Amino acid sequence: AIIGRLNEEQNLPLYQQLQRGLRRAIEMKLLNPEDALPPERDLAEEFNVSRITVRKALDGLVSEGLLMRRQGSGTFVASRVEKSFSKLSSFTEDMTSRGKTPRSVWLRKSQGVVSPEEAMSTGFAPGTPVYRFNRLRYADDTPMALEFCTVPAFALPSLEAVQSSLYDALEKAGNRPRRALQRLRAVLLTAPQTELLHGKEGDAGLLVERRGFLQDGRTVEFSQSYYCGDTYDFVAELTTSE
Ligand code: 16G
Repeated sequence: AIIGRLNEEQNLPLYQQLQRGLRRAIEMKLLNPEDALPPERDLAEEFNVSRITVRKALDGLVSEGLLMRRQGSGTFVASRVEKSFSKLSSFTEDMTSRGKTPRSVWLRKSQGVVSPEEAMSTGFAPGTPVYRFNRLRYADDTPMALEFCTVPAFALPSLEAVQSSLYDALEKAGNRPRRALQRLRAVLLTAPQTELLHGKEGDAGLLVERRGFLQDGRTVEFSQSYYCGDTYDFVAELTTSE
């Protein structure tokens, strides 16, 4: 009931549809940390799929750390989901959750192939067809970030698929990143960048680069976000590993 029907017609394989449903159920707290999942054979029956499909779906979520298996007693929702979800959010989601209205001014939207120099930093192979999105991103009326995103063409049906949120468009195509690496660096903003971000000469700049990956490890996004002055706080929770 939580997940709804799996559908052969969708272009997403059944096991991925099941994974998506389980992820949503966990996100929406319909399933909570430490909850036991029904036995695999019950899930297979409920969704009218093979046990192999169910097994494949659960294996993926176990390796992502969303579910855990306990010898002899089944599969459970892992108790660390909140942190892993809180990390990989989009600008639209970040601003909405702060009660602000996200808005973008498009500076450039284009199609091309990865150059050898770009390949070094993005991780895309040289010659890969890509879409490029360059936006100035606002929260209400305040410019927050100048953003350059590069996405491999396989991940989206077209350049026009991205109207407001990139992550929404990727999600619709079944290609939203599931994990990411992020690098933060202090930078000097150029005069045009400072102007776009409504900063003052000499303001500090922050560059955040993100490389997003699909579950199977393919890179699905490389983005560079420039922030000016103290408009943005990055907060991370740190824990010791046990
Ligand atoms: C955030 C991400 C960026 C992503 C964008 C998608 C950081 C540092 N970067 O800006 O990687 O492409 O969100 O936002 O958080 P959208 O779905 O609103 O277009």
